[in-house]
Amino acid sequence: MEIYVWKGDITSIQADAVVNAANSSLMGGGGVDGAIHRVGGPKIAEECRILKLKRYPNGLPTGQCTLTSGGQLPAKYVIHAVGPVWKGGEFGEASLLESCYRNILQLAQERAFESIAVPSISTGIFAYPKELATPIAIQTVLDHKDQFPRKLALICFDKDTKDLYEKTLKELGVNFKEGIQSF
Ligand code: AR6
Repeated sequence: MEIYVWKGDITSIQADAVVNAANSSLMGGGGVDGAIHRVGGPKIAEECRILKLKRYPNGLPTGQCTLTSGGQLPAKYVIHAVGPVWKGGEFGEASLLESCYRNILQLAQERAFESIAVPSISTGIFAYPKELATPIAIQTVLDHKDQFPRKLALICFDKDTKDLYEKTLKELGVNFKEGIQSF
């Protein structure tokens, strides 16, 4: 697996799938979720509505993910993943965040996705501290490095997140590409 780190808006990325930092209701929200529905158009929301009705009447559980089309996004699919809300760290947040990334990578493997782009799940509205979320995101990706996707972009919305990702990858001696020119 090739790892890319890029600072920018996930809705602009052409990939087999982009990951949405969703919530259990699958009914949209702010942050990445708001941007994906705004740019991706109503088809994604309609698919989410049907998934909720038929498969997740009680909501998509935290740590899990589900797939819709990409609507009008440049990406073919959206993987909607529910990260944990940060409640201080003693409510299983770390293992739920790990499950979230693991399930995304498992879905990418099942679908044989070549390329996926992933935001820093839970570190916005769900308030997971970035310095604690980053090593979980990276370690879980590395645990799956010999499978699909062939290319995985870690998308950072701000410089702090990008610096943290790059520092963590460097400390682990992992090669990565800056930018998504060749993604
Ligand atoms: N592209 C890439 N990254 C982004 C973008 C974007 N367009 N917008 C924000 N980020 P968040 P969460 C970064 O809040 O914490 C929604 O209401 C952001 O800076 O999108 O998992 C959902 O419906 C942060 O680093 O997701 C849920 O209710 C990271 O993406 C809830 O928010 C995640 O921030 C989920 O909260």
